[in-house]
Amino acid sequence: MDRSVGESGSAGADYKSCRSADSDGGVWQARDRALLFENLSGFPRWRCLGQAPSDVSLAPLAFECQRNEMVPEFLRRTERLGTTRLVQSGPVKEKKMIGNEADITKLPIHQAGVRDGGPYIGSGLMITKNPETGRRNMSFHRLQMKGPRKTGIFIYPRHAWLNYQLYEQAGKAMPVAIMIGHHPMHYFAAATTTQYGVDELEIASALLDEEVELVKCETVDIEVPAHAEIVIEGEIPPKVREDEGPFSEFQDYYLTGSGKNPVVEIKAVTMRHDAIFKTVQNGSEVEGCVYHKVPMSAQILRRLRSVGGFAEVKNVLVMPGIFTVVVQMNPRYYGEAKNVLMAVLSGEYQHPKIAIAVDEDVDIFNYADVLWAISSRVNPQEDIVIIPGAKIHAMDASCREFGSTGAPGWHRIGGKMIIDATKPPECDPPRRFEFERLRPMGWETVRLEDFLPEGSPPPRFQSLLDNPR
Ligand SMILES: Cc1cc2nc3c(=O)[nH]c(=O)nc-3n(C[C@H](O)[C@H](O)[C@H](O)COP(=O)(O)O)c2cc1C
Ligand SMILES: [Mn+2]
Repeated sequence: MDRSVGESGSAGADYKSCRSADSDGGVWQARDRALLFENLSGFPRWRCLGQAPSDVSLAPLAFECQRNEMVPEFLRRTERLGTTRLVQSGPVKEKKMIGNEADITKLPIHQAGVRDGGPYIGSGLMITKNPETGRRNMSFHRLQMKGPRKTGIFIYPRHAWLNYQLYEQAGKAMPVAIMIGHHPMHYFAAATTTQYGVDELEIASALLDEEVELVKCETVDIEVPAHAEIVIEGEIPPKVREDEGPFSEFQDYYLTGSGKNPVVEIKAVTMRHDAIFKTVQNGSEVEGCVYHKVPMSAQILRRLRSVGGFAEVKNVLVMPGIFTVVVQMNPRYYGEAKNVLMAVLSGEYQHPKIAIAVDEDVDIFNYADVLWAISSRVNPQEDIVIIPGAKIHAMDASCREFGSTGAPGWHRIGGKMIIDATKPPECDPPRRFEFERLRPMGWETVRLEDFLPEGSPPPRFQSLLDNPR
């Protein structure tokens, strides 16, 4: 794969050069464009790329579609898995530092959040294997720098944790390869949770619509993308836990996940001779959440379309904070939206806690519009249901915690909620008609631009035509 695709903005954002990267505050402020830092203090010749993409509304450019089509397009591209191919070498092998030569303190790893426990790699995609089947898994994991050849790692109980448990029970270290920096589609793929056993590199290939070339690691039996910027090789020893955290997390808090977590012992670093260090700012409504929102929305959409035989589910969007999901649908019967919302709350992903259904005339990318639907279409005593005592995402600080991070059995218990903010269904036309949304006269034909003097700034408000209701 040609690296210039990733570099020049397949993510769609405008790249801007900056002179200094002393603080991550600048990255945080870039909500409308990616930032390429060129002159990193203390790290001569390094470049660092952040916020690419910086906002979920920019991600559609990577999928070459309008924002309303992005999640369905993700789903379409991943209906079939792609392919990988082993090649002899690639740019990620241009420099090899093996054993004592490997030193991650030479990489521009930095502290992102005010209360983070020190410098972290927030952009590492870890590839592991099931020791019995050899099937690969790729997932995001925060890595706390602990020395030249050591990091702490947080592994939430999911596929990589399952693999680690298999090695740990056998008293063996788990070999790992951590990729830092590649096309954003690899990041979307790594944040996709699907069935255990599916290789996320094949999802990356499907999203890219091209074969992903892999090369063998130098010190572990794992294959990594040949065109990555940087790869860290190592292993996670069994039965070792050390303090790890805090870290700026996706819900915009620091503490969840902190505690006794495993460590990575580094055996090698390979990279391009002019590698760009990819940083991922984590938190709500920054780059990290974009990688959460798009694949999670797509996986949920896949599931919902088959509820009750088939449901007319048009779109799904994960809301800020990640624990709330909005479903855009066209209910045909009373109760159908509730059935769909129940399915949102128990899927592959553990995050969904609050599920909201709205109609097609609500713009789910406009949070004010979603609140409007809740205000004007919800009768709380009929349309809101709370399911008590459900298993909640263990990173959701609002619910009661059992056990602790890094140990089997860690989880949380709490309520889940569905909010049916749809209007009466198709089968009841008179009631439905009461909820026909008002439109201004001429809304389909009049364009404000045609009435403004030439050269005047474009109108600030989006045309209704951009979002047909
Ligand atoms: C920006 C970002 C950071 C993440 N950090 C972590 C992490 O530190 N530890 C972790 O276990 N999962 C983390 N995740 C979540 C996993 O990557 C994601 O849920 C993935 O689907 C897990 O893969 P799996 O289903 O193969 O286990 C992160 C996700 C994103 C988008
Ligand atoms: Mn997986």
